[in-house]
Amino acid sequence: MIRNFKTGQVSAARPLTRTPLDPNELKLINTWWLACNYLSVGMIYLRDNPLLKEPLKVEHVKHRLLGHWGASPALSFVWAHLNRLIKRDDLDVIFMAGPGHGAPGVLGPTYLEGTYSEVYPDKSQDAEGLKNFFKQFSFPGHIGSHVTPETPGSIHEGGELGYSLSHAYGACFDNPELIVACVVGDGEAETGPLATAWHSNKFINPIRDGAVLPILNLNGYKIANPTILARISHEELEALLRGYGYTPYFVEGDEPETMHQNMASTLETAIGEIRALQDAARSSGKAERPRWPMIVLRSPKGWTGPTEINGHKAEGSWRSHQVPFSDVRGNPAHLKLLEDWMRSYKPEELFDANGILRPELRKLAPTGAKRMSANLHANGGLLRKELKMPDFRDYAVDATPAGTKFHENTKPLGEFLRDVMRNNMTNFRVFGPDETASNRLQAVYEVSKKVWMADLYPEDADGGELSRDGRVMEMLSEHTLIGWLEGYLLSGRHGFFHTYEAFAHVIDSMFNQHAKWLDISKNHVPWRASVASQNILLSSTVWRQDHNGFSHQDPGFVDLVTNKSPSVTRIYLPPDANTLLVVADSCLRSTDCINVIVADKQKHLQFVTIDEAILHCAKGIGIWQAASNDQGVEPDVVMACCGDVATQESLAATALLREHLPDLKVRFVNVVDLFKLQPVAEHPHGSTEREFDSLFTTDKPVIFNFHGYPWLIHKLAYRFTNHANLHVRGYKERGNINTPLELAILNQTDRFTLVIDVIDRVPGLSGRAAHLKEQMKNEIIKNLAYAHEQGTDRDEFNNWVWPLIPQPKIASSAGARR
Ligand SMILES: Cc1ncc(C[n+]2csc(CCOP(=O)(O)OP(=O)(O)O)c2C)c(N)n1
Repeated sequence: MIRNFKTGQVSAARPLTRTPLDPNELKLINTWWLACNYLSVGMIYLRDNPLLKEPLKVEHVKHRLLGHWGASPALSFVWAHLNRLIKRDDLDVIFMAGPGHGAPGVLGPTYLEGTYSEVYPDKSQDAEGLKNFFKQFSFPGHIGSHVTPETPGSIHEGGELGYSLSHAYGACFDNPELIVACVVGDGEAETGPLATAWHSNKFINPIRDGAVLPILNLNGYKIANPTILARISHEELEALLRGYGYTPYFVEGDEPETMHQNMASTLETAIGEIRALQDAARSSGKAERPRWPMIVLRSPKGWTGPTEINGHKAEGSWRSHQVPFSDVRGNPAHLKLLEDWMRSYKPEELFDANGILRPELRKLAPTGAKRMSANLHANGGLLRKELKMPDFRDYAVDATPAGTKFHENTKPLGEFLRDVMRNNMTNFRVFGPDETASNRLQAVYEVSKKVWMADLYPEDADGGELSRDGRVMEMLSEHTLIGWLEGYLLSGRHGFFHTYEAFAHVIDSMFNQHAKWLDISKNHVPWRASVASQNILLSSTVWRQDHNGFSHQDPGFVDLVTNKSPSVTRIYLPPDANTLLVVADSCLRSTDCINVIVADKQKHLQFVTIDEAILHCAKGIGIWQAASNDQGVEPDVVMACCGDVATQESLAATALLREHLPDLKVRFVNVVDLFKLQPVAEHPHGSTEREFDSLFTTDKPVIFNFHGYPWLIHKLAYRFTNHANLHVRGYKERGNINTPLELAILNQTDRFTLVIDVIDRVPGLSGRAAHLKEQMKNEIIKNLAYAHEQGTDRDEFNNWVWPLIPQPKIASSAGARR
């Protein structure tokens, strides 16, 4: 039946034009689906008596009833029909459950296919295994109620809604034979990330990429509301989806027989079209953007569940979203209702007396790795090949004498990435929202352009860098890009994402979800193979937003990163081009982490040679001897810094101190690996107490100049002995259209303020160095006035280099020197 939402009238489903299922096949596929639905209900409600061999009693029912029934039947319905075509046409398909809260609808098929029992032998294919399988669902100490990493065949949890389609497209890039069947929830489709992801079809090259088959499940409701797409007219919906570039095929109704025939025939059409489009492109060698098919499955929410509960409509209503009725243990009528509901699936016809799925049903699923639950692409680490890496040392910049040369820090990285791309033309891509050139990574275009399957204009040939077979992914949707990258990584490939630092917050939540996925996969799911790390470069950073101003100043993404599992999070702030190369090389080689690298794109001072950079990055934190004069004695003050601009200002402050207060013993410490500031008990990259104390002392003032928000350093380092003497400067939301020095002064991260900090904090200096303090205050006033009058900083600042300072007595192996 189809309800016309405008008139409220109910009409019969569209007449069938084709009935590809013969009566026996129809009966079998329906029974397999009913078995899935039986398992879904069992998972939500039962802890015992899984085959209903005895009358249902209260003690068979879980104490806490958790899970989502509403989405589940449609997910299994789609799964059952995909299986038919995988077997018939020997297809390679993975399944993406957008409404992943409908995990019962996915877990059921993975159990029936046998995969679940293979990876979790105690969930065996018998009554005991079934009991365990039911009991563990959404049960303390066991699996969650979404399509979590513990679910074989899944690379998409669907807990936080909105990412299924971008994940699906990411998985199909460079996988020409793969079809990703992606069920999109109609509620999920209201989210921003999902809405923009429809455009991914403009980035699929039918010759070298696989295909995504979106299946929009219009079950009409979310948790407590109707969905928008289910309450607009058929014409409007069709026009919308056509407008996104798809050919939508509609499967609508609730009568199982008709729906099975419709789905079977529609799926045949859609898959046939995908194959025909791919064949045409591959045989002609001409890659154009086709109009890809998709399916709209309008089916009742909670399909096959109780039609009415306590006088309220249940099937086909938001009331069936989660647990349709829950007071089963205390209400005999509901216990009876549950038993009747479960018996309506006729478990005795699904499983034999031992709880084994009947052989004629077992045969419906594909076998081995053809099962969607066992498809290797959904355990991508098994397919991952190491990147063929160029030698990062070949891209080093000349950094001698230290602190005297200027380079755009990200430019050599772009050249390095170009050659990583050149060496790995089928399993590496670069992702960025329209900013590859802006972030100075444009060298990658020498090897591969931006993929663009939408219209091309003649003028694009003039510097547009677009091509049908490009491997640089650019779209102004950070959501879609990071979703693509996640799909690409989880299916076994490698990638590099870069974005403006301030706008990384657009993907805060996606970062969170991916970190959670990696953490569980790495630490709790032994059968999942390691995947390549997600590498995120934050460039166009807070300190150089001369023309963009306040809106572009936000270094807070790294704060978020420190909230997530230490097992999978890494943060690096390389101070110059050579340290950035070393960091990028190690990130690209790493697995199972999210590596966040903060490095600005503008011209900055270079501090270390590539060999020094290797040493410095290996330690992650270290004393720069040439900038220090505390050799052999306790320092009076530790000048610490983290970040490119912060390092420059700290170094400049140190130079002023050494010029004006030559007796002051200054130690200069630079941090590349931010987690070095945490105790090792908290983070695997952390420092021991001894390491930290020996660098920062246990009682001397530490003036720490940080790239980001200052309180983050306190959060990381508060357990260490000298924390009380740690005085941190960083960005504190003072900004507008500023010159670089003016911005630093406003936030008190400039050299002059740092000198004042030292005078204020080192015992005995405030009286002795009062004149120097006065001079620093004057400098602040003069520089601010100059910036406001001239619109730029003084040459002394713009061209400042590390001045010649006599070498310390102990030879330097790394760090600034001249
Ligand atoms: C981003 C996000 N916002 C809110 C939720 C809470 N939530 C869970 S399920 C749901 C309704 C989902 O509706 P739909 O996608 O249509 O799934 P289905 O109806 O198939 O359950 C909501 C709002 C969520 N999981 N993710």
